[in-house]
Amino acid sequence: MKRWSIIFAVVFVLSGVVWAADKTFQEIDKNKDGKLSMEEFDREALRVFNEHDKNHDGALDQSEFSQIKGANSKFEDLDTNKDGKVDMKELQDAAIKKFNQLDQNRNNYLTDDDLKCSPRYKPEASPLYDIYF
Ligand SMILES: [Ca+2]
Ligand SMILES: [Ca+2]
Ligand SMILES: [Ca+2]
Repeated sequence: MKRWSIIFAVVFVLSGVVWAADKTFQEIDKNKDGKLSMEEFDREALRVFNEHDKNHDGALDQSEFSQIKGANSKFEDLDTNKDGKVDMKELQDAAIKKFNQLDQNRNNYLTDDDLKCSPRYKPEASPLYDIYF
């Protein structure tokens, strides 16, 4: 009885990990063509941005930014005009640079293989954080 519940728990955890990674790619890939466009990243980024902009001032301050789980970037690096906040424009400028670096064949899409070339790539994390945040 006990052994079965351990096996069940292990299978459950493993399938959860695989499922979570798949889900994040597919969540961003709204048109389900297996490739991520900058527009798809923008849309997902805006959703995360609005969710964390608790005081609705159109920017993330340091404490709001620190609540983004999985964020890869330093707040100071994203805040290019040094006003103590990161707005969508600053995020987008940085994101476009990272997107273009990873888009090796310049077709304006990122595939799973492109993303794996990112120095920021983490298999368990959403591809959103390879580009944004
Ligand atoms: Ca797509
Ligand atoms: Ca805010
Ligand atoms: Ca700023």
